[in-house]
Formats: sequence, C-alpha cells, structure tokens
Amino acid sequence: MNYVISDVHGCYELFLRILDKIRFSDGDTLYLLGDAADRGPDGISLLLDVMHRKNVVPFLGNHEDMFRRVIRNHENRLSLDERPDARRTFINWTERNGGEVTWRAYLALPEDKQKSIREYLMGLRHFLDLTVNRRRFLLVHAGVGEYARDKRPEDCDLMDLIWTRMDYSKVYYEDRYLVTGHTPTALIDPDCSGKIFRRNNHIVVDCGAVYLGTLGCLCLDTMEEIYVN
Ligand SMILES: [Mn+2]
Repeated sequence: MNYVISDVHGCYELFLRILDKIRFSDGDTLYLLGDAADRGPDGISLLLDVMHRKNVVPFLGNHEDMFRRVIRNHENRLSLDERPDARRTFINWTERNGGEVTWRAYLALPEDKQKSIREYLMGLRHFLDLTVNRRRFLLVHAGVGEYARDKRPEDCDLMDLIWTRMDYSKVYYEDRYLVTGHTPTALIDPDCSGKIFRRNNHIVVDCGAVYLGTLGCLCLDTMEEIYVN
C-alpha cells in the first residue's frame, strides 16, 4: 500500500503508533510530505529513523529548508554578529518557527550522525506525480503558488512549493488530486479540525499533530483515512 503523512513536527511517538496501526511493512511505501521536525520534541529522532527506511520517500518542507539553511551558514562558520542575513535566518527558524528544539538536538549528536542528517536534508524531493489504482496524485509539501489551472509544479518557484497557502475553494487540477500538508486542516475549515480535508480535488493531510495531538494518514490505494491521537 501507498501512504501519505505530513507535518509530524517532532511527534515521533505518534508517528511510530500510526506505522503500527497501518501495519507498515517492507512492501509498503510512505510518502512523508515534509515538516517532520520542529515545534514538537523528537524531530531529530524521527529524521534519524526515517533516513534508514528504504520505503519512506521524504519531501522538502519549509521547516527542512530553514534547518538546512542554518546548517549551511553554520558550516561556513558565518558569524551571526557579522552577518545579519545569517542571523535573520537563524532567528526566523529557531524562535519564530519552533526550530530551537531541533537545533539543540542536532548539535548534541556525534559528527557522523550530524553528517547523515545533512545529507538527508540535501536529498529531499520537492514534489511527485504518481498514479495509484488509476487515481492520479500530485504530492507536494505546501502547494503550487498562486492559483492557475493545471499549473506545472516544475515551473513553480521552490519557495511556492514549500510555503504557499492554497486557495482550497478552487480546483487546480481536474485530472488529479493535489495532496499537501503545511496548513493544518482546522485552519481551512473548523469542521475538519483534526481530520483530513478533501474538497475540490485538494487533499490536505496536516491534521495539526503538534497542536491538536492527532496525526492523520491517507492510504492512496483505498483512500482510507487512518488516525492516531
Ligand atoms: Mn510547512
């Protein structure tokens, strides 16, 4: 089976429980749509786990992107006092976007594990078009930028793919589902609070794990929704 999960945000325990619930095994594939770390407690444990699973396909989220920018500046030994842009990048991630817990955990790791996290972050996928059981899906962390019919993700700016808030009242594609995370479904429609949002060929799987304590998972083969909380 093919499964989609997004925005785990360091809720590693919920993540392990949902894998257990779907009986995730070697024959399955999990598409992890980004924002695996930050805000919640165990993002680094989650990253160290999924990077060793051959059947997890990890995507770039805006949080992974902020993390890797901070790592790059740190590697280049950019002094935060001398480089206002490096300082802004750091503060934006650690203070405004919940990255501090991740950064501390990263710095506490031995060098070989830091290295594997760096390599993992540099190798993340931006989007994926796939067909399962004759249904077509476009998987991407946040969206495809401003509304336009049949927008090609390869023509989108990377920042649009990982930061956009979509217009969920509009159909972007007639022939496929646009499957995203990034925006907790409670913010799209309060009636969908803690549930997967499905309307207008949008499927949003960010149930707000770190805010509401519910992690959702969609099975692309059956369209079944699975939850743990
Ligand atoms: Mn996001």
